[in-house]
Amino acid sequence: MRASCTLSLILDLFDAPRHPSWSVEIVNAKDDNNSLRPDQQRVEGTGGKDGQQAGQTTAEPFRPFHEKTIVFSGIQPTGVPHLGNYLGALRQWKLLHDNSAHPSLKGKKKPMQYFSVVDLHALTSEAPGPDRLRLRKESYAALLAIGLKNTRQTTLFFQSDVRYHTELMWILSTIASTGYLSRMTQWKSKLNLPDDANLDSDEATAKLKLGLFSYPVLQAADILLYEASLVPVGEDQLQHIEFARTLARGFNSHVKNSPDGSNVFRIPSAALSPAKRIMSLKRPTQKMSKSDSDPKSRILITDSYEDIHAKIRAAVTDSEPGISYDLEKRPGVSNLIEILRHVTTIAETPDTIAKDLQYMTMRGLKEMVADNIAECLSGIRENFLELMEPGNRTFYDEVSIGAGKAEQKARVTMRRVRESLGLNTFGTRLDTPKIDEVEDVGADGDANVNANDFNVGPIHPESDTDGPQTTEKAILEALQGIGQSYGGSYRVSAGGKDPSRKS
Ligand code: AQP
Repeated sequence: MRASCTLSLILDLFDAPRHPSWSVEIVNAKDDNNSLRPDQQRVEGTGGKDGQQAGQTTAEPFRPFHEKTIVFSGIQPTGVPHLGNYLGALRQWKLLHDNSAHPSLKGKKKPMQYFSVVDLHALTSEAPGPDRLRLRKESYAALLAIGLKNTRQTTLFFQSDVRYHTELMWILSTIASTGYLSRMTQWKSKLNLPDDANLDSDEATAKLKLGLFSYPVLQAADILLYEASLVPVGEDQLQHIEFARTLARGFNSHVKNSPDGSNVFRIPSAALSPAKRIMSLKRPTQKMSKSDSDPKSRILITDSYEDIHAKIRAAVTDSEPGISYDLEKRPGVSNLIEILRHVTTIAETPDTIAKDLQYMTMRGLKEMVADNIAECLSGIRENFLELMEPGNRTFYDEVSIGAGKAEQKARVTMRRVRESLGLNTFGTRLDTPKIDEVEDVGADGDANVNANDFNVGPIHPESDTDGPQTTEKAILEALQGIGQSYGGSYRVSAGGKDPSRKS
């Protein structure tokens, strides 16, 4: 793979700006983080007393209960992650992981991230037990292979290792609206039903299982358990994050008379990657998906150089001459251009890229795209194969550490939830550590920082005076790091001549 890449000629075809106008989209980011510490009191009314505004406290200047940026995101173990998962989600996870351990944040409040292999969600897809076991292992190993690991700031865990997810799901389901759930699209697309299908249809109710219908409630529980403020996802998940926000607000208002009067849940925001939706190589009007029955419809992040080339060569395009970007008329070619843009982090728009490549042959374009994908994913396959070797202990050690860390954090949230509902234990069994103690549970201290992997400049440490907003700013900058590195170039293999190049 490497040898072939060295044959490639690096061409900087664009005079790419270093700081493109693109930035990560934080969806619904208007801050609802207005919950208070248990030791604070909210001033009710519009004016407050002594000139205070509503939302301020009598005890000390208003500070959100959750000061720290916390990220949660999950991936289903329905197969080895594909290029869409990587560009739409996992690459951001790695960036956040690297940045949260950046030396410039030493001694400051650092962002935390919880990344989960959401295997309970995957039960909504059929798989025999032994296959599921393998898929779970492959999924977790794939996360380690891209460079994630448990550190003080990062927790990598299996959802099924933390029993609180299902407990919180039940509690949230007591306030979840079935009308809202019935309007969501995922259950319809998984059952190949039209978008306007509803529960009045016999076809829908015959196929629909409760687990698939209530999937977004479990997803809300995943997010809220870890007090996540940011949830990096692909576009397909936006509806679910909105639902989680609605549930969190609903629950907070449901328990507003709880003893300490504070909000229980933080309201999360979705963070969209620039690669919102990578499409299938075989049906380019549908998104690339792990569960597509055609393995040639997707590039796995563990594919070999040869597999990547074979799949891209077989990608559905069209017989029109030349290259152009037109999502309606040329979805296959447009998808290849999008992929090229994201794997190389070129700052130009897809239209401009297509214009620059307009005289290229389809064969040349495919070869170029395949080479650049292989370059973007290089090293992951080798790491993955090593981790999957039977004698390799790293996988098992990481799983154990992640499970312990996640469970401790989730237990703290669940205690608050239970108490807000009057479900306090009458015994003494729930001897829960304080949040500070939980955050000290680390595997081996800070991660090895390699921010250069993503061309990310140092992010600014939180200052004591700026408080939570600065941490939020730091994480946003971390996310924008991907965007700022959109100034790359792509490789043209020796075989795929680009006739548009003058020299
Ligand atoms: N095609 C895609 N383009 C960009 N982002 C994508 N994501 C998924 N597909 C694309 C993002 O990857 C994260 C993990 O996804 P998931 O495993 O939780 O489930 P999914 O969205 O349903 O992905 P798949 O690959 O289509 O899995 P199956 O086939 O099992 O349903 C999410 O953040 C998602 O947005």
